[in-house]
Amino acid sequence: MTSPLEDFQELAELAERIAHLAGAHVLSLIGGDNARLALRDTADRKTSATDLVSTADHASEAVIVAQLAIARPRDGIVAEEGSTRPSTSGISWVIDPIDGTTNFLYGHGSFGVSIAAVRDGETIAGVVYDPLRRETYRAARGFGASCNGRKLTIGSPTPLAEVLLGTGFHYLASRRRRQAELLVTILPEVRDIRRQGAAALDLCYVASGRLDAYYEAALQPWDRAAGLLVAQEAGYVGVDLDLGGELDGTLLVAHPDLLEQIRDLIVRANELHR
Ligand code: LIP
Repeated sequence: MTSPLEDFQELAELAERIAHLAGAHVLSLIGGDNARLALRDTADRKTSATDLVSTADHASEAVIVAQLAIARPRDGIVAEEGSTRPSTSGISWVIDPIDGTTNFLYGHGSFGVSIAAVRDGETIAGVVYDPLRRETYRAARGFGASCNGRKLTIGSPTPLAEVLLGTGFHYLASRRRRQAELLVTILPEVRDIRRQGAAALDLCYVASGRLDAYYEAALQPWDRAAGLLVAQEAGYVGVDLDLGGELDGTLLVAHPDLLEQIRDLIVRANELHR
């Protein structure tokens, strides 16, 4: 059954409330840098020695999953740190409890709590909450996107040579090597790059104009679901590039009038460094 549009707004409001609860809990765990160092020293490794997960990631996920179990008991769960639940409502929640875990554990830059509602493979509501900057990016499909309640609207396209381009690098060294090789060609053609360390925030920064575009390979569904909807509902376009090998499925998000130029640049860089 197709949910009425207004349900999408209700789902976004619920995601915002829960993201705030999880964000507040995470902040309570890092009273000072010593606490943060302790979290880092006790963090586990996942796909590589650099892919960290801390008790704070698990604690944030526990808050989110518990709140959703109360509010939406028939919905499914797909969360980064392992929480899963099948859906009997047709809606599932795709969750990154701390996107930017390395930033969080090093006290460097920001991180986001990312919560998205997905139905039939389409994100219908999403929130990315940055508790350090106190910024809440929210979107419901068909209702636009906002930051702290302020509507996000698309600006004019930036000339390629003046583009501030967000990107990121993978936990696997072999993939990072390929990503670095492409930068040799890409970086001289744009203003500069910014590597935030949190894909969910990168995507919201395109929506809010802090970045002119963003691309990254091999993102997980929870890294991108909510932030991509925020960017799309603000008027930006996302495309998955077939670069082959380690870089297949590279997500690129940009102004619709800039997308083709950046896509061509990334494809050219990939061809040059095969
Ligand atoms: C991170 C992404 C980031 C990427 C990192 C990592 P995590 O997610 O948000 O863009 O470059 O390698 O995947 O692991 O902090 O949830």
